[in-house]
Amino acid sequence: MTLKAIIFDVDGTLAETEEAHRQAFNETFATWGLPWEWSREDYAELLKVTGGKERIRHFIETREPERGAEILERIPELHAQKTRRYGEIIASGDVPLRPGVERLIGEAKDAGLLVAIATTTSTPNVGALIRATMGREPEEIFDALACGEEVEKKKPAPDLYRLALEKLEIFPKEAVAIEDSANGLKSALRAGVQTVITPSSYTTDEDFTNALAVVSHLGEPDMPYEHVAGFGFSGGMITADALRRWID
Ligand code: XBP
Ligand code: MG
Repeated sequence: MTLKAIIFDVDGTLAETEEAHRQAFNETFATWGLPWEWSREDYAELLKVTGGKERIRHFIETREPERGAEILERIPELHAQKTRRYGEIIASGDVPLRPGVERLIGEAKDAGLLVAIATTTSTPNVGALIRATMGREPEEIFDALACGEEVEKKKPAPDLYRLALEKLEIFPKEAVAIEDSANGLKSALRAGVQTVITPSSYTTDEDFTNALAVVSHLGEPDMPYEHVAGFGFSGGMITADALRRWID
């Protein structure tokens, strides 16, 4: 089949956003007078549960069942405040896109490919990141956005990738996904979408069996990627052209 679209994950893939998420969670807990502060080690474990609201619920149920009992029904309110704080942190412009992201999006569009987003995070957070890094609204760049609040089951369920494919009006074999995590890889593969992995700081040790390729990042002309597994490309960059050849 001919490649028609590239579908990008957001957190960890477009940018290393998880430290900003962690900061937003912790600052929100502090504002609410909750004595919870997620360390990097805690967060690495908690990240296995995708979705901020789901992550807070999991934390309360497994680690703070007594103190957290009354917070359980206020999770949507707590998480809405976390989303506002995350937006402010990202708007400061301190979290850049990862190498090769903007290059590959531009190349794909020049080659007539569609580009889309399939993310567990919510629409406002995608807006905050794209505005801060690319200076435009996500809808001006991406042909379809599939965000966490639009589906019942987040990654590793296939729903988000299925939604992106439906919005793009293409078959799974006509797309390739770019992901950073094992949960993201599972989600894409369950939807039938082949996947290139660029591990992020929290996901380097995860299992990426069945990925099309695993590379340190997408690569720039002056910053070639390090090849980890699967397909490779001599130039050290994941190009639209290489993806087309790998998929065909
Ligand atoms: C990312 C996530 C998200 C963020 C927090 O997963 O799990 O939950 O950590 O975002 P992926 P929200 O990159 O696989 O989509 O708090 O907005 O849910
Ligand atoms: Mg991710």
